[in-house]
Amino acid sequence: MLRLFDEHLLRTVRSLDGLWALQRADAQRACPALVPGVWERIPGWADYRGEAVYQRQVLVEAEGAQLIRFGGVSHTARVEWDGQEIASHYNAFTGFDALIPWADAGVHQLTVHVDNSYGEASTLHVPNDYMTYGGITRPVEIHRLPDCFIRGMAFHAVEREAGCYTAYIRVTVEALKDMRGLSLTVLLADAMRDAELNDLRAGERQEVEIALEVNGVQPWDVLSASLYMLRAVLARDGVPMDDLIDRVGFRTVEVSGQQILLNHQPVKLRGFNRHEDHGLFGCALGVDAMMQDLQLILDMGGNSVRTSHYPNDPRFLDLCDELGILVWEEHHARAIKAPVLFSDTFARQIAQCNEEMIGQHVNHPCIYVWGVLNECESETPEGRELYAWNLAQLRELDPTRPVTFASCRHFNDICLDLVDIVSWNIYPGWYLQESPADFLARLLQWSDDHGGAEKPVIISEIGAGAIPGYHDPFRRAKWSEERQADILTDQLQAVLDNERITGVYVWQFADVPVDESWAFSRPRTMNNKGVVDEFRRPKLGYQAVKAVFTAEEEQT
Ligand code: ADA
Repeated sequence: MLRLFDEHLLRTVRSLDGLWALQRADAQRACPALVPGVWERIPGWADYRGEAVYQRQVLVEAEGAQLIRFGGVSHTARVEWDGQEIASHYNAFTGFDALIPWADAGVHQLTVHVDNSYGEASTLHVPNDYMTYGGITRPVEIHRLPDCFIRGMAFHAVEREAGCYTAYIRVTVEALKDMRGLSLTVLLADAMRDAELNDLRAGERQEVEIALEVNGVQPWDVLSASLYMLRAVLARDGVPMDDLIDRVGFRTVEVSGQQILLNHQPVKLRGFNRHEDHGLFGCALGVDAMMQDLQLILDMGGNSVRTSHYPNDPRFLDLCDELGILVWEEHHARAIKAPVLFSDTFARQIAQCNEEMIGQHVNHPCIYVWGVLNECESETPEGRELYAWNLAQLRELDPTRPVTFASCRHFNDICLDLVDIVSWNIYPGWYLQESPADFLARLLQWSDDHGGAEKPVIISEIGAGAIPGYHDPFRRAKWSEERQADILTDQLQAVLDNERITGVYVWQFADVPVDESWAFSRPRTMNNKGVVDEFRRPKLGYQAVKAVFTAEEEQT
C-alpha cells in the first residue's frame, strides 16, 4: 500500500502490487515482474534503457468509478485501461492518479507503458552521479470511488499557546455526478467540526477551509514524535460516502537569525544524505529496507535525512514521522547544466515536480525545509532567475516552511539572499587539499559577506570515498576505508565545533551506482562515499561518524 496506515475506512482500496507481465519493446514474450520493483534486477535487463510494457488483469467487483493510484513510475508512464489511455506522467519520484469514470463489474486489462530512456523529453532524469531505473517502482492501488469523493487534504497548525493550536485543514472534494446535500466533518485529536458544501456539477471541485481549535496535544519533536489522526468524512444527506485519513503532528519550525528553531528550541542537525537505492532493490526499497536504513542512521547518532536529490517514497516519510527524524526534502534536480537547465521543458518539469512534491507531502511533520536545484548555476544571472522563481513557487505552495538549496559555488554564488537557510556542499580533505577548519572559516566569512549573514548555515554535504573492503592501515591511501574514516572525523569535528553552523549532512549514507559516464572518477562505477556499502555493510567510516555524532548528541 502507498502509506503505512489506512487512508480510508469507507472507501474500498485494494493493492495492485504483485506479479505483473512485463515485455520489452525488443522482446517476443513477456516475463513476470514484481511491482513495485526495478527491471534492472531481471537477468539480462541490467542496462536496458527504453520502453517496456507492464500488464495485469484487474477484477472490478462493484461497477462504477475507479481511481488507480501510482506511487511512482520511473521515468515516464502512459496508462491504459482496456486499451484506452487514462493518464500519463513523467518523473519517478512523485505519485499520480488515473481516474476511470466508469468501469463495469468484471475483468479489465491495465497496461502501463514505462520508459526510462534519456533524451530531450527528460530533463530531470539525466545520466548522473546516481542511477535512475526503469519500472513501476512504488506501490499501486485501485480505489472504488463514490459519486463524490475527497481528492486531497492539506493541514497546517498555528500554535496559540503551549499544547494549543489552531489547525487549518483544506479539503478538496470532487463530484463525478451532479451532487446536492453535501457536508463534510473533520475530526482531529479530540476536536471536530462540520461544514456545508455547495451543490456541485459533475466534474466540479470545491475546496473547503476548516479551522479547528485543538488543545492538550503533545508536540512532534526531534526523536520524540507524537502523531495524531486527521480524518475528513464526506456525507450526502447525512449519510457518509467517503473519507480520507492522514497522520499529522503539531510543531513549529522557525528561522530566527542564525538558528533554526523547532518548537522554539534551536536544533542541531546530525544528518545523512540518502539516495533511494539499495544493492538488492534499486530504488524500489521495501519498508523493511527503509526501516533498516533509519535504524542505522539512529545508531550512528543521526537525527536528520536529506532526500538527495528528489522527493522520497511517502512510506519513508511516514517512518521519519514516526521516529522523529527531521527531513530536508528536495525536488529532483542535481547539477543540471545549461542549456537543459534553462530550457522550457526543464521549467515545466521542475514546476510540476515542485507542485507534486508539496501537494503530496505537505502534511508530513518530519519535513522541516524544502530544497531546490542542488548545485545548479547559482553563480549566473540566468541561474539566479531560475532559483528565484523556484523558491517563490515553493513559498507560495507552502508558506509554513523555510526554503534552501545546496550550493557548491563557493566564493561566487549570487543567490544566498534568496533563501531562508544557506547551505553549502563542501569536500575539504577529499576534492580540496585544505583543512576543513580553515576552509570553513574562509567560506563562512565570504558567505556572511554575500547575503548569508543573518541566516542559519547548513553544511548540506561533506564526505570522502572508500572502496568497501579496501584497507591500507599504514599509508592510508585515498579510497581506503581508513582514509575515509580519518577525513570524516576531521571534517565533522570541524563542522560541529563551529558555532556558526546549524547542522551537517554526511555525503552519503550508502554507496550508490552511477551512470557509466562517471566511471573514471568513480571506482566500481559507484559513488563510494557511503559510510555503508550498497548492501548496508558498514565501512570504518560508520564508526567514525558514530563517534563524532554520538559525542555531539550527548552534549546537547
Ligand atoms: C555533489 C553532489 C552529489 C555528489 C557529490 C560527490 O556535491 O551534490 O550528488 O555527486 O557531489 O560525490 O561528489
